[in-house]
Amino acid sequence: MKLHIRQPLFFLAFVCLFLGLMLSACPAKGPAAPAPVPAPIPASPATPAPTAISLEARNLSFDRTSILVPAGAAVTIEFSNLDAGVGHNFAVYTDTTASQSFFVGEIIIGPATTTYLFTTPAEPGTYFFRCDTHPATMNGQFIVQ
Ligand SMILES: [Cu+2]
Repeated sequence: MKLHIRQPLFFLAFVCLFLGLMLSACPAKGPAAPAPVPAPIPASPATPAPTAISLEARNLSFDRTSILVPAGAAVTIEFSNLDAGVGHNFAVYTDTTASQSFFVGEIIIGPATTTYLFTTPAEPGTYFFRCDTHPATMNGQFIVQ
């Protein structure tokens, strides 16, 4: 009985030892594979972080009447609507007629916040921003320079 148990164990130990020796004694054929080199992180093109502008809507008015931004730049409007149950948004038009929109943000019902991301006009000038639900009272100059 003892032999029957020991022999398989001995055989197994031998096989393990043999395989171990084979693996350690035999170097891989050919030149050793080079260690994987992590891909270089590409130098990030000069992408500046978007210009962040905070804008608040409270008591049916914006907290600012003019917004100054660089031309052709990514901007974020961090918009807070503090009017409970009232929908406001932020939209940019080419002029006060608001006939041609440049960016129209989604209307959010307060109290809520959202971030609008867009690229400002490439052409410097004085544009017009407003809240589309209260255009007569919530508006201002969107100055691109
Ligand atoms: Cu509004």
